Amino acid sequence: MKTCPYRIFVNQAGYGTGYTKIAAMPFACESFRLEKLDGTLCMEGKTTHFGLDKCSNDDLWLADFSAWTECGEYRLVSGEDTSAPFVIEEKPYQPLMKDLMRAFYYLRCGQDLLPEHAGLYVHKACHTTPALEWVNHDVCKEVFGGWHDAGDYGRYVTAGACALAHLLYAFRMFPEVFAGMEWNIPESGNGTPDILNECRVELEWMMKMQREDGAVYHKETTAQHAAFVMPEEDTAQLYLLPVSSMATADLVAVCALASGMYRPYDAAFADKLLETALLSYKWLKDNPSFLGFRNPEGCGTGGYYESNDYSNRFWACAELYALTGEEKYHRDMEDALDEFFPLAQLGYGEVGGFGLLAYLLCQQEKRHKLVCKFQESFLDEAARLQRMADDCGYGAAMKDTDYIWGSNMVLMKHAMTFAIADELTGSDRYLTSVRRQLDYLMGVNALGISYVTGNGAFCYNNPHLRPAYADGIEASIPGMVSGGPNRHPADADAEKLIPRGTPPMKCFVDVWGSYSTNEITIYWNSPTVFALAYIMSKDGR
Ligand code: 9MR
Ligand code: ZN
Repeated sequence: MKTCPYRIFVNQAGYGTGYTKIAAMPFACESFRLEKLDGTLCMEGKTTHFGLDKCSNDDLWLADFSAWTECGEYRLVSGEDTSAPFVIEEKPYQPLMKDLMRAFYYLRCGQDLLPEHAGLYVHKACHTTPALEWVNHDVCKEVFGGWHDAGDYGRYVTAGACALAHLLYAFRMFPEVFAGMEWNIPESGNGTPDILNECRVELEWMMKMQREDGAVYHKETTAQHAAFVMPEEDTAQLYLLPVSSMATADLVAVCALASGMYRPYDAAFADKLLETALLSYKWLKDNPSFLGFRNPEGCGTGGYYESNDYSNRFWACAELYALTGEEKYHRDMEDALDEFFPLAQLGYGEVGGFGLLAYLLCQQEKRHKLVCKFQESFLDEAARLQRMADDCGYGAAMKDTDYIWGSNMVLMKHAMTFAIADELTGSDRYLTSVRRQLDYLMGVNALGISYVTGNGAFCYNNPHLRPAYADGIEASIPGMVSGGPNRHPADADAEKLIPRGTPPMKCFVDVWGSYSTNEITIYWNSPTVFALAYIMSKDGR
């Protein structure tokens, strides 16, 4: 892997004029200069010594250049060292948002990606053959569509529901950010916001994963992961893997959420979403015990195992209550709360935070009962995360044990929690913290790397993503968030390339074979979209 040619680490996607702007340097230096790209000096400043940062083992100096608020293109300089070039603009993140959202388009399954939308990154419709039920080969269903989950071509209901929740809540909470944004996808210009156009692709597929009795298949994949070929060349038999109560509950939740949101644009689709949610909800009520998922013998694709379905069932009734206001869902939700109290968690394994959010944002009258408790859940979590961020020289709300497989999701979920805490209290208290989580993602980290393909002068370029490898194009498909550093590397490339004892924040390699540090997934892009939407909602104000 190339090492970063810059030793002064900045957000390579740039800064808004009024932002707090802090660069980090893992070497001793007293002062810094901010220059235009032609070398004109703009400002000089003194650094501060942060000291030892625990997760990177770096002795860090920080350069605060917040005082500079003029638009332009810049770099920071200290002695022989420079930063990557970066912009300061009123609204710097439109291109990044577009790339992050177009990543979902590139992951679409079951349709041709045409040059007018996909540019160089075209491929033919893939995975369009009918899928066999794993347990009963007499059942054969047409289930194409949706987004490929990740570097692999599988499609998984709980992962999809989580990504949809991030995106739909981003639109719900920050609609002004998405109004009028067009991303050159096939549906652009049809009168519906593109974020809803894109999410509909996944929703339509997910509804097909519902069995006639309302239970929902956990995933649709081939028996094993494909070789590193283009998606249309992956022609192995597709299977519908057994139903799970997590998948069923997540489908209820996400369809209920979506039903309310699509109603102003397409009432028939909204009705269909509601109908789907109600059928699966009935199955959940008739089948109250946990039906988990384990890969059956002979199947080696992703598992998305969970050890209980409390948070999923809670999320399902919370969304149905939020949508309909019907008392019975409130009662079901309270029953669910007797067994467990949802944490403000926003991931595919723990979805309770989405349920809290559904309840906190809805307008139903009876709601007041639980609001305080639910709100506290987010506020306490945000306060805890802020203490972690203060402890990190790079400003990341991450402790050493957070550097796991997909650590950039942990980071972006924490950014979401800050954003939600602010939205719930109508304050800007955590705005700088959200921006600083993005700073980390975009270059203010121990490797000085931008973890989004195609964005930043030193960004990673070799994601573990089949088409990105198989298409033979040097520049990776843009807009893909890498999983990021993993202190327990779990693939042969990372094990070989990352020396033992490497600090957690540095356990990353930009090679396509490293699925445990450098894969991409829909649910690593989606919380980034949410966090960015919050930042953008405050731009230009
Ligand atoms: O994101 C998942 C990560 O948290 C797990 O540690 C890992 C190993 O079980 O699996 C990840 O999920 C993968 C999924 O199973 C299949 N598609 C790609 C996902 C990202 O690596
Ligand atoms: Zn496909």
